[in-house]
Amino acid sequence: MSIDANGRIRSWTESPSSPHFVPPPGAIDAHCHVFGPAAQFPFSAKAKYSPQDAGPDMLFALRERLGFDRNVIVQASCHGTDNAATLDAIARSNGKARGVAVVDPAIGEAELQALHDGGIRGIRFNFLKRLVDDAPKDKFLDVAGRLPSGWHVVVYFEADILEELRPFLDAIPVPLVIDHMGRPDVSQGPDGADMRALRRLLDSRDDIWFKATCPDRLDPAGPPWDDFATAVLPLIADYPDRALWGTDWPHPNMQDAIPDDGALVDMIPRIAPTAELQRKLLIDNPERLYWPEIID
Ligand code: 0GY
Repeated sequence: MSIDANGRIRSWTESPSSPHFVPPPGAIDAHCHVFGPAAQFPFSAKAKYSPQDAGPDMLFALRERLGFDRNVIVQASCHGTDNAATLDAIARSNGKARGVAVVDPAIGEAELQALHDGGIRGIRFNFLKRLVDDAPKDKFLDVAGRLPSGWHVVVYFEADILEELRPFLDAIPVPLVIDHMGRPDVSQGPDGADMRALRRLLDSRDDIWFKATCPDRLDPAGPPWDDFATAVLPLIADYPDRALWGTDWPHPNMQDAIPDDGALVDMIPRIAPTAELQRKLLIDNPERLYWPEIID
């Protein structure tokens, strides 16, 4: 683990391998974050972890190294509901980034519009107790009903609360994106209880998407993350138009098992083995949510 003099932790590798897989031109890393820089964008007083700076220059250098073209930057919990660091990164991207914000549910229309103008296209509801103090479902539903046109809701939860969350998820009136597939236990295999519950959710509506992300978080066996590949391959085969992919860089809270970003990219052809599936996963699907004007 790398900790600096201020007790701030690094959760990413400074020397990722170059992947063997070459993403198609225009590919989108649809789940990544920025941390700070803290001198400019201080972390929230409620942050549950204290990371070293991982700002836009580092993110865009990684994007080039991995062969990607665009990023979707998801506001990380360490920045609370102040989206300034995410907006700054988007503004510096020359149109190559859009974002997902975390907002105070009491946010007003003008502020939502300002986020839209800054490149935000969705908001995230985080239900992980180790990351946030509370997750008020009634307030979340209220703001979900007031979002700018074309926005969606990203939800982060763990598999053991999916059934309990179902009435809430069912009531969300805009498209839904499920972070890290709702953290299924991939060692159960593709037909395990967690994957079956996720499939029931996907089958309940045609506007629910999932991120086929984070083998490093979901597969305790570690690289080469075979259980993850085995569990996720049939999911993408059955729902090819609903899957998104991302690095999750700079891998919040993964300081004890920092993944190699090149190896994460090399997971793509194992879960999306054809050029058509790869195009949907890395371009068509994320464009529909984040750059719909290119399609329409
Ligand atoms: C992720 C996962 C995590 C952290 C956050 O906002 C965050 O801090 O999402 C986690 O610790 O599982 O998607 O980055």
